[in-house]
Parts: sequence; C-alpha cells; structure tokens
Amino acid sequence: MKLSKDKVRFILLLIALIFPAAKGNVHSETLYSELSSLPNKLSSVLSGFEEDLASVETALESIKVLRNDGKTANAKLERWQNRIKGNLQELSEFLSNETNGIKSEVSIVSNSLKSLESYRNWIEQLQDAVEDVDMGLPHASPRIDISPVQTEVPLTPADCSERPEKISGVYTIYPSGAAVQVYCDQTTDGGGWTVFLRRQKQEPQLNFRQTFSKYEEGFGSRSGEYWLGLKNLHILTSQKQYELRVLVAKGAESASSHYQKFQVGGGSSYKLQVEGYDKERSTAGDSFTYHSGHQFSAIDRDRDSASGGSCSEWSGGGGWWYNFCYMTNPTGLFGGDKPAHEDSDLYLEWRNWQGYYAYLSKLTFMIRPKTL
Ligand SMILES: [Ca+2]
Repeated sequence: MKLSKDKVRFILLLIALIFPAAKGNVHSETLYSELSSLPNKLSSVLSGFEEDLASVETALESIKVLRNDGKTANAKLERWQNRIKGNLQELSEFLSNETNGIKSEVSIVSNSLKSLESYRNWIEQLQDAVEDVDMGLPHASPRIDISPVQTEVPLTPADCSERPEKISGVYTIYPSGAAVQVYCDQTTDGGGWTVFLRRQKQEPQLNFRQTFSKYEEGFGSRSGEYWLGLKNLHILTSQKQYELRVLVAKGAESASSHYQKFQVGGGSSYKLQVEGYDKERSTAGDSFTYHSGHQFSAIDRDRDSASGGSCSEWSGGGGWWYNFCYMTNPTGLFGGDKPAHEDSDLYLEWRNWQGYYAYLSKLTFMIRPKTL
C-alpha cells in the first residue's frame, strides 16, 4: 500500500477545514500555530512512513523474487542431480564391463605368453641340437644349397614321360602337336605312363558299344573310364618304341603284365603289334600276344578271325583287336565283382591271370617310351 502525496495533501486540507473556529483566541492562537505546523509535521512523518513502507515493499518484492529464484534453482538442482546420477550409473556399468573385458584379455595375453615361452624352450632345444651337430662336423657348412635343379621340360610334351609332374593325374600331352588330355600314371615303376584305356567301377559305367569312328577319335572322361583313340595311339607309337604295362584287379587282388613292344599301325586297319612279354616283370600272365597282328574291329566294322560272325557283337559290343575272339576283352561290359562265375563272353577279362570268366573290377593299359 502506498500513500501518494496527493492523498496527504487531501488529509491536511481536511484538518484545516475542521479547526477554523480556533482562530482569534489567545490559547487558540498557540493551538492554531501548533495545528498549522501539524500538517507539515504529519506530512514529514507520513513521508518517512511512506519511505519505510516503500522499503518494506521493495524488501518483500526482493524476498518474493528470491523465493521464486529458489524454487527455480531447486528444480534445476534436482534435474542436475538426476542427470549426474544417470551418468554415474552409466559410468559404473561401463567400468564394470571394461573390467570384465580387461580380465579376459589379461587371460588371453597370459596364455599367449605361456605359448611363447614353450616355443622359446623348443627353439633353444633346437639351437642346442644344431650346435651339437656343428661340433660333431667341424668342416660341415650349415648352408643348404637351394639352387633349383635344372630340368628341361618340353613346351609340348609328347606323352606323360615328358611331363615333369610326379603326381598321377589328368595332364595335357601333344602327340601330334595338338593338345590331348590323358591320365598319367607317374608312380608305377618310376612313372611316365600314358594311360590309353581305363576300366573301373563308376556310376554310370562308360558305354563302350561305340562305332569304329568313335574308337578312332577316342571317348570317355580322362578322370574315369576312357579310350584314348586309335589315331593318337598310332601317332605316339610310330615315333618311338613303346613298352606296355597292363594292370588288372579283381576285388582286393591285383596283378600286372609287361610287354617290351607295343605299336599300332596306320591306315584304316590300325594293326596291332605287341611283343616281348616280360615273364620276369609280370604276375598276370600273357593274354595279349594272342591279339598281335590283328586289325581293329568294332561293332560296325568286323575285321576279326571269326568268319561266322562278329566278335564285337558276341563279346559285349566293344572295339578291340579281336582274333577268334579273345584272351582279353578290355572293352566288354563291366562285370564288376561278380561273386559267382557266369560263363559269358560279355565282360572284362584277362584270362591268363585267374582263368576264364573271372571278371575284372579294374583294368588299365598304359605305355611309355622304352629306354634301352
Ligand atoms: Ca568276323
């Protein structure tokens, strides 16, 4: 509440109007004088009071502002507290996780150190061993000659014997200059063997009932059963003298036969020349010389010695240097591991090993240049 100066003047005017009768009286003169000065006194008192009131009001305003500020400050403080609390919780969780991580890393490092320690021990033992060897060999140099062995490898190997690989597998050879894929046996008896016919159990078996023309060109998969082809056989065997090795197997049993010379003639007859059965190096007997000197026959080309019919037709449909008709039937039907003998001329045979009708489960014909 504020007393304006106008209000004070109004009060003083009222007092002056109430006491006009006192004028002219001696006592009343003093009173009047006093009364006359009263408004000024009152005015000054009221003025002081007014100032005090103003101060109190100002103080009250200040308190009010302070109280509001306090409330605001409290709210702010609370928010800060909550935020700090949250941050502290996060920090705590983070530290907890980090600690666990560090623990496991410490464990890994510890294990690695143990491994390194055992490696160091091993290397020290190795060094000791090397020193022992050095002391035992005063003139020996610890250097190892690692200069590469110079081997001449033809750019176009004519057959498997000219391939540098020591592992058996399918490789490319160039019998006539043109690339041909064949299976190379690089391990048997020193390796270098070019396989020209292979029979084995597989799914499905290769169909050997093929035309003469097919037998000229070759057919089948080089990693499975296949026939290389008469043309390439002729080219190969007319350039050098080739020796022949025949591998036979029935179940777990296996044997082989060796010939000093194998050659396939030209023209359209592809006459076979096989000689020099090597008794010393053979365990399967000689079932091939019987076919030497004969032309090649197939299901559509009868050049055999049986005037009454076709050996190919009677023997499973394959192509071969049939006589009348065979001692070996390498392109016949796959007889597999037939347990009981079934007297049939349709299947794979090498009759001088286990007798007639002992059907083979594996058969391989392979050649390599003969080294004298
Ligand atoms: Ca005939």
